[in-house]
Amino acid sequence: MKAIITGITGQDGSHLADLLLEKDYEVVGVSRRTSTDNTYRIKHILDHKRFNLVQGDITDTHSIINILQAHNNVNEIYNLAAQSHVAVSFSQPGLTWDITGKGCLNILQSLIDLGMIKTRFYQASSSEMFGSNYDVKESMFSDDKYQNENTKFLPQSPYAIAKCAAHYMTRLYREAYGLHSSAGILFNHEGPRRGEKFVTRKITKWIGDFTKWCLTNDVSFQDLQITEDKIHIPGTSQDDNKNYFNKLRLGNLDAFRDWGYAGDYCEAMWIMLQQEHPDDYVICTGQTHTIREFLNEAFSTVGIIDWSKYVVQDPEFYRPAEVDYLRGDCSKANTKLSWKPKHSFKELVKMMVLSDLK
Ligand code: NDP
Ligand code: GDR
Repeated sequence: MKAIITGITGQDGSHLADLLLEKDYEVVGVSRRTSTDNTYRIKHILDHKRFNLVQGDITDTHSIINILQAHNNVNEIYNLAAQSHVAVSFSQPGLTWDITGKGCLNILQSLIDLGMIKTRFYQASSSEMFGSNYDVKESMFSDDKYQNENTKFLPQSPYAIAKCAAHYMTRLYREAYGLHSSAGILFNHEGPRRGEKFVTRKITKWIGDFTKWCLTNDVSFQDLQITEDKIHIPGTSQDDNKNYFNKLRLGNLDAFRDWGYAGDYCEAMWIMLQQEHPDDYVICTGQTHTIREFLNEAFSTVGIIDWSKYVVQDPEFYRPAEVDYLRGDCSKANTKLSWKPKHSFKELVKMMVLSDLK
């Protein structure tokens, strides 16, 4: 079997490549040209004999066609490439549209133009598409509010709107051209490979760096002197940057997210493409937690109970529009794909903190 993965340098691209190589696939990873090396997540597979890294940009149809022509025996394509940061999509909406929305169309139409109708296609759809919508019915997890495949989309960001467009394109090409195109509506999924600008990794990376700074300076958390923005070593010059550590600056701490482990979710992507018929599936844990709860869990891993003195709420990290509540119901994936998450929230947070402590 042979697969193309766009977004290979990202969190999910790297996990999916690991999984497919384990399953004896030949994997073609598509990465756009950058002036600095961004292959740190896939370093361990760059020399693998069944892995091939090629250059391409999904906003450039010519480059997609070149790749597809060079690999026209490919069985599966996973489109994981995106401008995936929701906050960034407010400041760069046009770029987000071109990559996250139209990029998907470019691949789908190239498959049709090249007559590659037998190639199976996966689109990385997102729970952000639900935006501010949820249902209040009995789900398989509880009688609380949740989102599933029947919940209407009410997107709240340029990112989510671009993802909706790509999602509907994926469905249209399935219905109009008979393409085996499936979309996984994945809720937030994290892990040690998560980008450092997403809230979970931003928190665990800060805890790792802060703990190392304390160890290097031979000070314990209790001894530190706290001011408005900084954490100081007592009895040292407050202006010398070796003697202080900047507090963790975050935005809205009250949003709820359904966080799972990225490795589990990439397995669901593969299972979707092994089905006889293409379809759309929600992938989630069914549990939801606020950022505050994530902070409680993460800081308690290093023995800090009152994290509030280390955290500043900064308007810079608030968004023009927020998605307040995400909690999925993946009964369909559970029943039809026999998929369920293998890692709990507590295990996920601990895994991330311990990885950043290393
Ligand atoms: P990342 O941001 O870690 O990775 C995105 C990838 O897309 C990177 O490899 C990036 O390359 C690549 N990319 C960006 N623009 C282009 C372009 N124009 N052409 C080719 N490649 C490009 O995202 P994740 O791995 O976390 O997510 C994977 C996909 O799943 C994304 O589409 C995301 O929107 C979606 N998703 C993610 C969820 C999550 O919780 N992680 C949940 C739901 C959906 P570069 O390294 O050059 O920037
Ligand atoms: P999200 O993830 O927007 O859900 O999109 P992110 O981690 O960026 O935000 C989650 C929540 O945390 C709040 N928040 C902060 N977020 C960031 N990034 N930085 C902060 O400092 C901060 N402080 C508070 C946010 O406001 C938000 O409520 C992720 C991405 O992976 C998308 O690509 C994917 O589609 C969705 O998950 C499902």
